[in-house]
Amino acid sequence: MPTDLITDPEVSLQATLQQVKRTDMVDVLKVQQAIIRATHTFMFNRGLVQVMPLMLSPITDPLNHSVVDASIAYAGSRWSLTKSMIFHKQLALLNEELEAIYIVSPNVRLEFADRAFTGRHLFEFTQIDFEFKDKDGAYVRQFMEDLVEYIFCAINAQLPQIVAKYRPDLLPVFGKFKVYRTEELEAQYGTDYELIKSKESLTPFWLLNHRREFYDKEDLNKPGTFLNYDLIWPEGFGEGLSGAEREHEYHQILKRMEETGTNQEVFKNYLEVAKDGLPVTAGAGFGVERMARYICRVPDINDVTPFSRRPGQPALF
Ligand code: ASN
Repeated sequence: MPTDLITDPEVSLQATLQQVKRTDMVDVLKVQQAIIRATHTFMFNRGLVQVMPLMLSPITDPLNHSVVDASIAYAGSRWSLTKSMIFHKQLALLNEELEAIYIVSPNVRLEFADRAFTGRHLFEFTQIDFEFKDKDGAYVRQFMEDLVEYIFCAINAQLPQIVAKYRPDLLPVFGKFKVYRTEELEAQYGTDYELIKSKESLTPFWLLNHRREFYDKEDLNKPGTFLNYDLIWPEGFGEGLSGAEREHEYHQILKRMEETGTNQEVFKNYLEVAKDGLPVTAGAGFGVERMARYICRVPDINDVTPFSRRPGQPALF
């Protein structure tokens, strides 16, 4: 199972080179490449326009958990390494000619060492982020279900021998994913509901309503709940995507910033734009390494990369 891993944290040159030279990793790298290749085709066919990633910005995702600060002083201001391009997705859609965009986006999240052996955290990873104008969560979830089916069919067709090593019946077509709400699962399973339900499940499912960052839209029909969604991979592999309908109204953004303790000074230019109106958008981002890990049933995500990026641990290269 992907949790409860025990690995030697000592970093030697020999161990580092052993990881680089692992021949069994090449299967996963090929699967990862096929994921990205199929995604580009799918996005192109559906009319989403690709925006290039940024690695430095005066604002980035505050996340809903703390990580080590990764910012530098440059050109008279503070620049943060990208934790996600959520705000750039909203801002890019101010362009009247753009309806939907996607980004193959490297993220740096300097997680603390308590996440070193979860099996699903790297302090540097890539997510494919996408966002639509004037669409809702149901639309985004259907889009992702279609994308997963497209990717899995492409991988079955392009890499059948590789997939069969890890999934003898090849990758399934799931159809509609089941949908659960966090409050229901928590009542049933307790605080560890996400992992327990993931371990119990054989098919991916949606988990709605997480208490999260200020930019995830509050459901005003049910105040205190949120119009967001995570895709949870089954077999214990856990979260593989997060997304939401977005707060776009100035007063609501301010209210949510206060509730989440967000520093408004940092976001003053974003708030200035919001005052005049942000576009109505919804979107999500899925972890590329996490999808490859699920497909190839790799217990530890650090084995999906030739170069170790284990939270809180040193690496030589
Ligand atoms: N990509 C996510 C989203 O679109 C945000 C994140 O990665 N924290 O909601």
